[in-house]
Amino acid sequence: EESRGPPPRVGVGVFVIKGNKVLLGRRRSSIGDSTYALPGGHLEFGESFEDCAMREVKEETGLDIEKIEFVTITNSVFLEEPKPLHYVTIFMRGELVDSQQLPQNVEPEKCDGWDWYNWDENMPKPLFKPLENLVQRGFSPFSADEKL
Ligand code: 8DG
Ligand code: MG
Ligand code: MG
Repeated sequence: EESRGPPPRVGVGVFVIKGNKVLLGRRRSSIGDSTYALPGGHLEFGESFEDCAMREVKEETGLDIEKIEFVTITNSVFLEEPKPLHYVTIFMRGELVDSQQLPQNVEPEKCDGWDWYNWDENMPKPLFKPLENLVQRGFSPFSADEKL
């Protein structure tokens, strides 16, 4: 097959769950600008999915999470972005260590701010494409029981 872009990268997106809500923020990025997405980022060399989830959530929101587990995976090709990109994204979920802890917008150049949203109703729009695709297939981070 003809190559049209750089090799796929591994992204990790994290459903931070509080009661029946998840944490979303509006992206400021060349990929998916102005869309609502989960905290997350790139898997680093030698890192476990759990460690990456914990690190990215801390770096982007200041929140400490626990009970981290795998929920699902997506294979996303972004052809409409300034340059073509391909991500294999591992979706994890976790809960707050301290349910009173508030999210901070640690990287304001990358995100407009974090807030809690119901996964079914009251979901902000537009969602980041890979998340929208999960919604379309009826995925819920609350009922997911896939295991790696
Ligand atoms: P880093 O330097 O902190 O590692 O990267 P980042 O700037 O935080 O990366 P990111 O774009 O937030 O996340 C990496 C990729 O993961 C993203 O470009 C595409 C993929 N990804 C999804 N869904 C989601 C999602 O809901 N949230 C985030 N943050 N990334 C996602 O496919
Ligand atoms: Mg990020
Ligand atoms: Mg990051």
